[in-house]
Amino acid sequence: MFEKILIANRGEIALRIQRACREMGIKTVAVHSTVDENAMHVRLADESVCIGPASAKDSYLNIPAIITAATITNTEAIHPGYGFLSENASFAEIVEEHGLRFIGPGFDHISLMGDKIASKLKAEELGLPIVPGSKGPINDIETAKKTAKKIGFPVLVKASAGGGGRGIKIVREEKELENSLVQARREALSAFGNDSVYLEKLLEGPRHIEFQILGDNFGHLIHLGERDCSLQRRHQKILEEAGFTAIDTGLRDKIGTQVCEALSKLGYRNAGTVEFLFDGRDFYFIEMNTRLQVEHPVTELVTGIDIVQEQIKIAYGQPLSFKQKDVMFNGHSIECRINAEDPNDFSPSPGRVTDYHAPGGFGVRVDSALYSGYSVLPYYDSLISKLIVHGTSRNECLLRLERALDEYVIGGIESTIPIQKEIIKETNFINGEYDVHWLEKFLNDRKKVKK
Ligand code: MV4
Repeated sequence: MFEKILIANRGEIALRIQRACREMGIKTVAVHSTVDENAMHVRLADESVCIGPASAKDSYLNIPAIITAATITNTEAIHPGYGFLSENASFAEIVEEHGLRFIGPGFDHISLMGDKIASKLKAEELGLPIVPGSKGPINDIETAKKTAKKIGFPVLVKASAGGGGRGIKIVREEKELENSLVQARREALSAFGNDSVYLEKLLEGPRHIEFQILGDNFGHLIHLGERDCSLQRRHQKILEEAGFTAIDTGLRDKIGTQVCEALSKLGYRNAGTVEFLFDGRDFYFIEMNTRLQVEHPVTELVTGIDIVQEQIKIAYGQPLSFKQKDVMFNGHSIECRINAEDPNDFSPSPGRVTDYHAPGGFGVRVDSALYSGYSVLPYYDSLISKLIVHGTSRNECLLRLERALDEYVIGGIESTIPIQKEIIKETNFINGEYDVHWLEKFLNDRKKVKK
C-alpha cells in the first residue's frame, strides 16, 4: 500500500480522507494556505506544507506549489477531495507526469465528463437514456428551431461548459428562441470561455437521483445504489438521502446495471457519480461527476462500504474486493449540510466559533473540521459540517435526525441548522413528496411568512 498520501484540500473533506488513511496505516501530508495554519486538517496530519496565501487561486488551486509539496515530502499519491482541483483534468495529468498517483479517474475521463455535450453524446452511445434534445451543439437558429419543434416547447438552452446548474436558460415559445440562444452563448463565453450550447426538453418537476459507482483497473465496476439530492437551493444541495428513495429496489437494480454496463465499456476507473433526472417513471442522464462527492457518506451508511478507502486501494492498483451481489442496502440515511450562513437570507456568517458541541450516539455521524475557538474564514466555501444519520427505516432516520439537530451547538456564528430543523418537520418532506423545485418554494413561502 502507499506509505504517504498528500491531501490537496481543506476542511471536513481533508479530515475525511485523513481518517481513511490512518485506518489503512498511510501517513498524510496536509497542504494549507497561510490563514489555515491553525485548521484542524493541519493539526491532524502527519506533516504539513504551506502552499500560499489565503486566496484559493494562489494556494489550494496552485498546481506548482502542490506538486512541490508532494515532491519534498516524498509523497506517492495525491487525493484532491471535492471542489478545488478535483475535476481539473490537466492537474490529474500533471500529477501522473511527476510520477505521482492521482486518486481519481483517468484525466481523459475527467476531461470527457467536463464537457456536457460530449458526455451526453457519450452516455447515449453507451446506452444510457438521455433527455431528448439536440444531437451535439447548436450552431444556428434554423437548427435550433427545427430541434425545438421536434422535441416540443418548453426547452432549455444549456452551456456545454456549464454543469451544476450554471448557464441554463428556459425558452417557453419559439419567438423567444433566437434571443435566448444569442444571450446564452454570450453568457457562456464570458462565464466559461466557451460559447458552445445545446438544447434539451424541459422536464417539469423532476427529482435529482444520482448513482455512485466504483471501478477498478481490472474491468470490475459496481454501483452502490442511488442518492436523492433533489433538495437544492440555487443548485447547492442542502439535504441528501439514500436507502428508501423515490425508486424501488427493482428500478435500482435496473438503472444500476445499465450504469455499470455503460461505464465498464468506457473503462472508467475509481469513484464516480452518474446524475439523472427522474420524472416518476423514466430516468434521463444529465451529467457525470468524476470526483468524490460531498454527500458520499449517505451511501457509506447504507452500504457499509468506505468509499475513500476503496478509492485509495483502486488507485494503488488493488482489485475491488467485492462483487455487485455482495453490496447490500441496509436501512436509510440522510445528510444535512450545515453552512456558516444566516438562516434567513443565506448570507455568509464567518467568525469565531465560541461554543461547540457535536451530536453523537447511535446512528449519528458528524463530518466536520470545526472546534471550539476555530474561526470560520470568509475566503472559502461556507460548508462547516455534515450531519449524517442512519436508521432502519426512513421514519427512524427522521426521528434520529431531529434529536441530533437539537443536540448540535455551534455558538458565535450563524448556521443553517434552524433551516434543517424546519425542513424535516414539513409534511411534504416527511412524506417524501418533493421535486427539485420544492425547497426553493418552501424557502420563498417561509420568507413571506416572516415579513
Ligand atoms: C434540467 C431540468 C429540467 N429539464 N434539465 C439544473 C442543474 C443541472 N445539473 C441540471 N439542472 C436541471 N436540468 C431538463 N431537461 C431541471 C434542472 C434543475 C435541477 C436539477 C437538479 C437539481 C436541482 C435543479 C433545480 C432546478 C432545475
